Amino acid sequence: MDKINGTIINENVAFADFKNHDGEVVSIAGYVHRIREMTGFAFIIIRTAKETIQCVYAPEFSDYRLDEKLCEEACVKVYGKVVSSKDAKGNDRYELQIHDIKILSLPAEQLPIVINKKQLDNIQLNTVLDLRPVSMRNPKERAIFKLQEGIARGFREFLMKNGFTEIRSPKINYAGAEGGTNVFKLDYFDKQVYLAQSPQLYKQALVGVFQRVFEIAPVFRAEHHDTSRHLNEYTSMDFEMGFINGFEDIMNMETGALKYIMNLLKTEYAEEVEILHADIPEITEIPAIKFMDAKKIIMEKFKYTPSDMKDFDPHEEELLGKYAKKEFNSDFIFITHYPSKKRPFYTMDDPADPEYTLSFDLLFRGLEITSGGQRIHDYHAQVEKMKKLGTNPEDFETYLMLHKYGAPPHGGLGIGLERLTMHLLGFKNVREATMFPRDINRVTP
Ligand code: AMO
Repeated sequence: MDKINGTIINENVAFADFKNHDGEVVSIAGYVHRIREMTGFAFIIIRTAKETIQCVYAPEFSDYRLDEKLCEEACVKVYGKVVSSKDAKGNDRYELQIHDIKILSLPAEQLPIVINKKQLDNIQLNTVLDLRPVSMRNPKERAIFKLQEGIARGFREFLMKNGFTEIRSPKINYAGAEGGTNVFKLDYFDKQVYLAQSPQLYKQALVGVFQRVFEIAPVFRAEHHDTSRHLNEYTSMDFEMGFINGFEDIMNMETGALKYIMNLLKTEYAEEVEILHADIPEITEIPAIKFMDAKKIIMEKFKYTPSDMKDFDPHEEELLGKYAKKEFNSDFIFITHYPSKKRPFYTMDDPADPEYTLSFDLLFRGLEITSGGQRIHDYHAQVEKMKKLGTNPEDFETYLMLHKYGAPPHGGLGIGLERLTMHLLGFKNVREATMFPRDINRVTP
């Protein structure tokens, strides 16, 4: 038997590398994106993993004979000579003069939608989502999720540079972490368990081990309503850090992470930013205002009467987004000191006024993208708060091991990846920024 030694042969050349192969014969692999037949020649556009490449077919240069067999979405390997020229602005342009085409596979059927335009034209979101495996082949749709990769990558890179350890918490849990009714119950042999609403209880436990931890993973919320900002499964970018001086440390870490992410998008995801016309925010500093001051602004400046003085409705978040832009020229605003009644049991109350908490939300262009704050680290204080909220501490025995056996002052946050992507790209619906959304009506594809 042959032995496998891990040799990786990159036999195909990436378009970005064409400049180093000018005049040479190279190969590329991908899908036939479009065929444009002209008199005596044809343009065959090949869609590779990253871009579309113009290839020129002329019978005099090619061993391959173009016929009706070659169609859009055929998988091919194309061999040809890299040819350079200048575009109207004098920039170098590269294309491939086809010498041969090897057909690797042909589609069984024609695509149900046209994907080879710059963007999907006039196709309803539901159809786009129904056909996700193929609608994502469209360059603009693909770019959304490449850019989303950049966000998660930036989050990971920044935190690793700052001494955080990546963790993997279980998604089958013995208790819901966030309270409320939006928890999925799971039939787990003879036991009642729940799908993780967040990695909250575990990331706190792991502060006791690694001091600074983060996780990027799916979480589950049994949202019973169909809104443009809620999913039943979303990707939560969480971190938790110990030995903090206050919850401002968490907000500073998040601000640093966001700056890093935006810079990464501008530099390494410039093509996607351009395709998507993404409006990447400039972040220097982010204003922070207290919850009750935010309520005052909503009532006095915007003359809007809130229906709930313990939380914000979506319209109030929008108004605060407008306020941040106008007063501070900022796309972001931290709202701090949320009322204790509306925050989960692990949240630390403000010693100066226990009606409020040492917690915050971050709004981005008028949408909540983050919740975070300082946690209770004293065992007795945590048990007492649980009892006050009607939560049985015995149900959280493993969680309370952190507190019982010593916990540093700590805190953290969770960012909704899809929500951040949604507002970065100016989408109206979070599903547009979700590869395979799960909502009350959708579990496929
Ligand atoms: P929270 O429940 O506020 O906090 O969630 C944190 C962030 O997750 C996003 N989010 C959602 N995104 C899409 N669909 C949903 N149904 C949904 N629900 C929430 C939002 C929100 O700001 N454990 C805490 C975080 C922490 O304190 O560390 C938590 O999960 O962007």
